[in-house]
Amino acid sequence: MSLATQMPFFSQNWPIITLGLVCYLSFRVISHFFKKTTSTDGPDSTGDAKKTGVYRTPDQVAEIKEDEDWDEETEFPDISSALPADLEHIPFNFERFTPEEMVKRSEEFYRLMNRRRTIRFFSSEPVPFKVIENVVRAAGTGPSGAHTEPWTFVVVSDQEVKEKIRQIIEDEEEVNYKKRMGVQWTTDLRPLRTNWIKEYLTEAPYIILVFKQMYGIKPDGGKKIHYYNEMSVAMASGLLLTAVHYSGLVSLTSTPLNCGPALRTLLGRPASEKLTLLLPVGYPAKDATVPNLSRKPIEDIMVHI
Ligand code: IYR
Repeated sequence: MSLATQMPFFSQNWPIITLGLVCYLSFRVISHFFKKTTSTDGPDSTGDAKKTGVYRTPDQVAEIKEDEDWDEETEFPDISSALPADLEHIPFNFERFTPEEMVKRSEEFYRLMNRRRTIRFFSSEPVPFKVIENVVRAAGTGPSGAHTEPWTFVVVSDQEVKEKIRQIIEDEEEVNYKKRMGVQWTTDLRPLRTNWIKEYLTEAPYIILVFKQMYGIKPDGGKKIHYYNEMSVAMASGLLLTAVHYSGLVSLTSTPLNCGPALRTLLGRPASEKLTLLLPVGYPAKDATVPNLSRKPIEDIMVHI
């Protein structure tokens, strides 16, 4: 008896079965490749990390199902922590206020922050460099994944470099506004009166460019994982805006689309860094205007359970 007569199902359905197998394998290959090219939260996104357990980014950990067969006990004798293994823990110096003082301070701080506005018209009047240094220091106090401090703040005051930055951004933004962003986006922006011409890039005395370091380099040359680098840099950027405002200057939060690689190259930053925020900083122009916006009331932004 032949195999075909022994197994009538396979002999009759082999084209379907083969097609199904090819589809399944193609799907696995494509999804593996997609994961490889889209994961940016750590140095090793090839999937080897998951296999070996040596490097695991938060994304990879989230992917590992509880029932998956992975060996926690595996030993890696040559693994060392990025921070010193014997890092000292010291008493925390806490300044305590009375409840009344806390309410007063929080109200004052809210009122101060509520006066922050995004400004698109800058004066070229110089501002003390010390202020810029201090606001960057304040940004650098932000929390970061495993205290990796995955940020670089590039401060530009050189007029020629500012002109080059403006050229790169205006060239790209013209295409963004005219072609890439689409009708809905440009319509949503119309009330804010933004466009691709950005005089503030050459008017403001300083431009601070915030780069996220997707990974670092250990003293031994190995890659250092920057856990949650995106979130860490976002929080540091919030502190930067706050510090600029508290110091008495204004800024414009901007994220120029498609300009990251050209600006990174212009500023001599390594490929491990990605531009996340570009912030002109200075005094507002005398005749600066702002859109008359209001902010959502507390009932709309807070849920108390
Ligand atoms: N990056 C462009 C467009 C832009 C996008 C958003 I979302 C804004 O809130 C404002 C502008 C620009 O800077 O003009």
